[in-house]
Amino acid sequence: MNIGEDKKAPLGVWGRYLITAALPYANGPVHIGHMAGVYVPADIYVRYLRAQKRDVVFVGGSDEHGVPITIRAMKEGVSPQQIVDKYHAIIKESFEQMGISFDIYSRTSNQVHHETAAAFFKKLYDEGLFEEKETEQYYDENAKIFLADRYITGTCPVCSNPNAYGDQCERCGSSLSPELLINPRSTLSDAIPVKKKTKHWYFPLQNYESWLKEWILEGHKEWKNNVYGQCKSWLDNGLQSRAMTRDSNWGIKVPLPDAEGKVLYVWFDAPIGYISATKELTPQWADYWCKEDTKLVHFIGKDNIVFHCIIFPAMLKAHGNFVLPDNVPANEFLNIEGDKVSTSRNWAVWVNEYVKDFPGCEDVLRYVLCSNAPETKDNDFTWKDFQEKNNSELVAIFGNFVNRTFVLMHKLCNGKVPPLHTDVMDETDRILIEEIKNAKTKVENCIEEYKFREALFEVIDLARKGNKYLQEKEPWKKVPLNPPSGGAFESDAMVNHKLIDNCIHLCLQLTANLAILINPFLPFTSKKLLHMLKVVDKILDWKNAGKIKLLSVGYSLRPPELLFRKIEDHELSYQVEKLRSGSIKSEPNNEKSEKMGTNDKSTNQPANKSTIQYDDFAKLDLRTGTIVSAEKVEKADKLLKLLIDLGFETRTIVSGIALHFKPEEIVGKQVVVVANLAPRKMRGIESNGMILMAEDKEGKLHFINPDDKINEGSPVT
Ligand code: B3M
Ligand code: ZN
Repeated sequence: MNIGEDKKAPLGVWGRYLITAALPYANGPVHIGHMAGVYVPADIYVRYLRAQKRDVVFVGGSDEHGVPITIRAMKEGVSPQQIVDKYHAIIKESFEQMGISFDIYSRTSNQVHHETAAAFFKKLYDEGLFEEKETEQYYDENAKIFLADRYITGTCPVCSNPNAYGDQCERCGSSLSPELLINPRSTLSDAIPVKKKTKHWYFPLQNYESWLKEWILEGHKEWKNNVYGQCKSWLDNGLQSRAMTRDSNWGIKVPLPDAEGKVLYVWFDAPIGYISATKELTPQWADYWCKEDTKLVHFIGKDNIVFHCIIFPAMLKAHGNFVLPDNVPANEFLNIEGDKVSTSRNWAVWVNEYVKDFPGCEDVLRYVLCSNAPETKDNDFTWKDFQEKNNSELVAIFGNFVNRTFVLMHKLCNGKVPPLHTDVMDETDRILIEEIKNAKTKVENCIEEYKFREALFEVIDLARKGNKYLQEKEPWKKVPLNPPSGGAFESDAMVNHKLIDNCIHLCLQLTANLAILINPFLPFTSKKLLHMLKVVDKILDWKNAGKIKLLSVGYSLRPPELLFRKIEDHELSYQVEKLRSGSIKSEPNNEKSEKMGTNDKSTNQPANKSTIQYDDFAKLDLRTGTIVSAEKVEKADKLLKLLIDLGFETRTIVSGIALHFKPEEIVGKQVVVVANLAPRKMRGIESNGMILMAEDKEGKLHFINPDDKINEGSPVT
């Protein structure tokens, strides 16, 4: 068959499924935006395929090259290798804890990946598919480095965001190159870059343009609107050659003799990581990558669309041996409490912290992220909504239905699956049975079309119907109390008994169905249900869904377990506060902590701190600055909002000195500023750094004044 053209291929026509999820940069932990956009949907799809008994592999791994890694290493004052080792482990663990069921979670620093990516490059090179060009590129003379990708920032030519990167604008999502930036600056030193000659290997994307147009614009009209639309606009604007190498010593060495100091561009090597990971996983890797009845699906976020829909497919096409993606169901972004996720401002909900704060609630997060997934537009995550979805949907609908069913079964049916008496079945029973069947088809159709929110809604709706059914049947009211023998009463009691049996029987079969249907979405919950129902994993086979003969009559079941607990208000306030203040645990939300040397006023002098190494000190970026304005912060009697001229920029810093100085007294004073302290919000104002002051025995604060005025921005070393 012709891959990609038959979008309505009947189920099972694909020989095998190769599912990839974007390789996160190992430069920080993953946050819930990543989960909602990429990993939760990918995992739902994969678990569904597995339940369908399809032949599927799910590959992922950490992206360990590129500027995001080297910049992070510089910020933390350690080597790139230390960065990737640290974050790869954290990310991998978070995925495991959240039940993201990769068949392999690899990393691009692995030997097999280096070999695979280098061989890929070499094949294209040998076939003459690169252009070798010497061009002038931006160079930072202070840092002695070429400024590609995130080493350079400037104003976005599309949306005027003043902090766009050399490869991409994070505000509007445009893909950029350093030359397009207005007023470019070095991220490393803030220097204005100069141009310098350097040689690189370019991949002429324009040669693949007409093929891409036909393949995507004609052949994949079924792709999501956001994906198709982005591809179309790229293709309509015309493609150009793109450098596939960089000047750096961190990455995969360009496998050519005259390429000292050159590595593969991270976006050349990273997608090949999907291939290397599959190689690592199985000797049959080539079946998945080369046989044309493989369905390859890339799960990604919207900022990765061009790389997965245009550049990587063009590379695969050029290489020639590999299948192309059948679909790339990219999601939009998930904002948090109305604001864009920002790792630098620490405006994020980190998965590794969530699992610590809400142990046993992994499925709750999966639930909230799926039911609120940014499938067609950016969406917002709020803690209030998290609580509501948990309390009024998971607890009140799903958990409640299962719990009532089990409690009633133990109370009214001796803890066993009662029989179904067809002679007393009524319309309500028949409708419920029909709903169970329909739910399977609805969920299945939605998942096949990557509409996971809708699919999950259908599952919850089935539980809702279960509750309604119980409410209508009221089996608890039908309890025949010690029926006397003989006469009409006995037959009433018999009928009541049968009605109770039927109600509980169907509710239990419905519960077994819920276990199957919810499994792709909430695997931990599904497992708990199986335990309560005393059935094995085999029941999760998708073809069992929709059936009402899953549990045998007379089979005794376990007592109910709590599936979901309520989330309390104080848990929410803690999370909201944690988000707003940066991080409660690591930095107490104490206005005093904004200045150094704060200590208990009753003691004479603070105790000496323990010895640190020079490297620890070297991480601090201390600069001189001048206070250009100062004002009181509303409703915070200790805080002043300062504007500080640092020479290269003017910063807002919120400082806990209001009890010591009047704002007008300190304007014009020079201070030493910790310029690279992570930003944090105080009373809604983002503070970008900290000023240093001395505190005397009485707890009075003093400026540490230079002998004479120094230029703003001078390093204090
Ligand atoms: N590491 C970008 C990102 O984390 C990049 C994805 C690579 S997928 C091959 O958003
Ligand atoms: Zn922009």
